[in-house]
Amino acid sequence: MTITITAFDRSPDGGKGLARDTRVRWALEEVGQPYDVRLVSLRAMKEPAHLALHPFGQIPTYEEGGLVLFETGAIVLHLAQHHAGLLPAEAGARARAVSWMFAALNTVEPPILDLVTARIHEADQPWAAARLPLVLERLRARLGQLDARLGDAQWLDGGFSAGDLMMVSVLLRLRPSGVLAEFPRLAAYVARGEARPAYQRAFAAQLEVNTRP
Ligand SMILES: N[C@@H](CCC(=O)N[C@@H](CS)C(=O)NCC(=O)O)C(=O)O
Repeated sequence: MTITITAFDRSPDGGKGLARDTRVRWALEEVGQPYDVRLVSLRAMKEPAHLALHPFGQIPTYEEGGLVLFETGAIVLHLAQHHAGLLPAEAGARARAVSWMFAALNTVEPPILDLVTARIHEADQPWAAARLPLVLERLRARLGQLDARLGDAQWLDGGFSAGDLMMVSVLLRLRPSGVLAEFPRLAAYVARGEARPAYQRAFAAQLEVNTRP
């Protein structure tokens, strides 16, 4: 069955791989599923045709036959459940890998997005300078916890899983801020994720779209 995802026709990051279609492309590459991409503009994302696929007018979406999914967590979990390569076979290990997916999206991504909001979207507010240290403090505390759990392991729980795919994807957003470099073990973990051939293919595919003349 043909799989079609949506992505920005021009990502605001210019192809750094930070738009969330990259994590879905990465999962598709890890499980060896070919896919088509439909590019959408920021305007088209808010129009009825796209809103029928995604209630919040965002990318990415995922279509497979009659199935339409939104939210990268749901999309990656769907792929991991239906194809080998992203979840361990043993039930307990599988459940733990899913915990890490939720942890990435629910516990680690929010303070990272808070930093992006504070540094970029709220930068011109009169209270921005006073708020930033609080945002950074909360983020560093959360990263410190993650760093302590990962320790010197390669991946979060045994072999590479969808939990790592999501955690690396989320942490990548930190790199422009310089905060990731404060945690060398997390930075090395992210680099291990980026070195995977499936990630490289996903990154190259989104870069090609975003560097078209
Ligand atoms: N929680 C959603 C977030 C989706 C999201 O924020 N997508 C961004 C691109 S990375 C977007 O479409 N932004 C444009 C907008 O919200 O108008 C997911 O993981 O799929």
